[in-house]
Amino acid sequence: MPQRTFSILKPDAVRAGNSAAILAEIAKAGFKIVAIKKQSISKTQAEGFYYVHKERSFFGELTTFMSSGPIILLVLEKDNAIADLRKLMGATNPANAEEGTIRKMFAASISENAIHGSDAEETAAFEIGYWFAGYELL
Ligand code: FUP
Repeated sequence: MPQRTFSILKPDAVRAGNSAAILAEIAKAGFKIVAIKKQSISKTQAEGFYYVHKERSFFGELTTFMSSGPIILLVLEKDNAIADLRKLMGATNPANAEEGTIRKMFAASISENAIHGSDAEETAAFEIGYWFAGYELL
């Protein structure tokens, strides 16, 4: 059964001009793009998206970074999409990411790490609904 996941190409990746190369890796891995949009988000929108991390020490830095420039919001679909995207992304800290992963290729640091991907079915459902209306999911 195809599964949907949610992804963000973060401000560092977009600023560096890496969006198309990262989208090519995602396509090469067999994901279908269900929805895609580029936009700048507010600090408040970033805080709502990352509310699970609100008690963490890096919450302020994370939400300032995520609202620092345009991002690309994606809904992706394939069999096993959630786990397969996490594998393609690589470890949160690019220093620990495996060769061939997006973070190994395109991320500079743990806080500016190029890409987000949902970590479970529940979070994918919340994250897709947070950024996309039903009519945008084709
Ligand atoms: P991941 O699911 O791999 O994106 O990682 P987490 O959910 O643990 O963290 C979410 C985001 O918080 C990371 F992508 C970057 C940021 N973060 C930091 O800035 N510092 C940390 O020590 C951990 C995470």
